Amino acid sequence: MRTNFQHLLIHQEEGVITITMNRPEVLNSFNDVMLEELIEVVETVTSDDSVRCVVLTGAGRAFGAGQDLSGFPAVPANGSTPIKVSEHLQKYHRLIKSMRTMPKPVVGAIRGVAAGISCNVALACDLRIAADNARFIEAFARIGLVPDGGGAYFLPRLIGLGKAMEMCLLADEVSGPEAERIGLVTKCVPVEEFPGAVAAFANRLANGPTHGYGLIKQLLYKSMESDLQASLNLEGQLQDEAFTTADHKEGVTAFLEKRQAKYTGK
Ligand code: T3D
Repeated sequence: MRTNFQHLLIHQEEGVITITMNRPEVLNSFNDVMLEELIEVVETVTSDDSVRCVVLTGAGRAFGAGQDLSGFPAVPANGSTPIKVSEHLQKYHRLIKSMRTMPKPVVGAIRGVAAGISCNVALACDLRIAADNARFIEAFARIGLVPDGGGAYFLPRLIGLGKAMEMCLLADEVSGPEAERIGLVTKCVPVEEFPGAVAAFANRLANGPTHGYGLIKQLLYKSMESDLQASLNLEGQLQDEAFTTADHKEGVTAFLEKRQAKYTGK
């Protein structure tokens, strides 16, 4: 995979790849180039077996401040063609669908602000770890927009409709500790401990049964859209597959031999 991106930093250490959105002067807000680069990396690592956990984070003091508003005029200059936002959103939709269907864990590592569509890209991650200076803002209502990038789908499923409505209508900040309390993130850690905590969290996932993790993602995400019978059917189908993996065999063997399992992701 190429690593010479204009607005992304890529770092791979063993099975963990860290993608850092890198436009710190505008709090890593999205322009077209950064969005397209992120889609490219996410789609590439999906089929790269050397990657067993993906971490998405931001450079500098923010995770991201949403769409770059300076390059996205609500009122086009005289004579220019108005922007059709729904068409532009297709790119974000491609990104979040790739993140959700990727057969390995995607961890959002949020330090500082995550606003607008950056907040919702964080919500599209499978798990989130926050620094205690994190600020989650569904900023859309502040500028008269509806939540996009899947926010209206992810939020009620993560924190319930009442809290989701509160975040979207009031568009107030939710701090890292509060995000942990309401279940928006897995854990919140002091900002000084953040890099180490993210690395430990990602390494744990990267050393897990990756193939099984992919199946778990599939089963849980599907269950949000299906009835009990459909979920039970899928569970059987995916368990048949999990049952044949080397990692399952290793997990059982390690248990019987009273030792730590060494998973290969196969
Ligand atoms: O299809 C589509 O793409 C449309 C979809 C839109 C989706 C969206 O994401 S809508 C929401 C867009 N985002 C926002 O409305 C957030 C705008 N930013 C803010 O409200 C504040 O910056 C924050 C609350 C996020 C952070 O505040 P603070 O005080 O920590 O930082 P700051 O001083 O406001 O920002 C620092 C710099 O980043 C500043 O530039 P300067 O003055 O130092 O030259 C600021 O202008 C710039 N910046 C922050 N957010 C954006 C931005 N520049 C462009 N676009 C931004 N979104």
